[in-house]
Amino acid sequence: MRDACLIVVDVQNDFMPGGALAVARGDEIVPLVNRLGARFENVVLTQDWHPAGHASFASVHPGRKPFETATLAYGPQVLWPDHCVQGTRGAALHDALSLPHAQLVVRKGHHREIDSYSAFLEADRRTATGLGGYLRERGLKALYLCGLATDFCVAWTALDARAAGFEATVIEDACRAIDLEGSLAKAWREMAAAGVQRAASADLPAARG
Ligand code: VGL
Ligand code: ZN
Repeated sequence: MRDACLIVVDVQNDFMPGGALAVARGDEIVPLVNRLGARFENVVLTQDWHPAGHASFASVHPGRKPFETATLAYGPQVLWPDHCVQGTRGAALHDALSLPHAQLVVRKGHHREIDSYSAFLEADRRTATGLGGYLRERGLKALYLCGLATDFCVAWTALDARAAGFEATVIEDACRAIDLEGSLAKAWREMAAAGVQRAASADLPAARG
């Protein structure tokens, strides 16, 4: 498992119950993610990291409300409540997340006009975050994904991992979903079709000693 890497997606305060874009029971995964992380030599974290006034925020589109879909320059975009604004408490990782050996934090969604659910490729489907190059240079090939939200940032990251030639396994019990109009079932269908493996944390092989 030397070529394995755990990717911990967006375990941030704004995605927790009480947060600006709360994912139901998002806080429940934190102890499990900590235990999982301890089994991996290689760990990468991601943070959703938007400037104020980001194009994905409903508040910047007059007359539009959160969870509606708008058309932006690159195509359809779900509009969200303001969330994960750079440097705010809401954008910080959950206080109880304990992965001191994590080697990289990828911040995504930092271009004001482009969202990025994926930790690899932004929503214009052109702008790279650099994560693919990092993983390739380090020889990491088997990616295990957990975090928030299953049907948005975890799914898009897993799909792009496959498109970039990595193995990808989503650890289902270490994720929680937003589930907007069937988005969770759709995400699992798309992931299955793309060869993303779906696993339970209990089924994973011991990754390190
Ligand atoms: C996410 C919606 C907007 C996520 C991020 O982390 O899944 N979802 N920004
Ligand atoms: Zn976001």
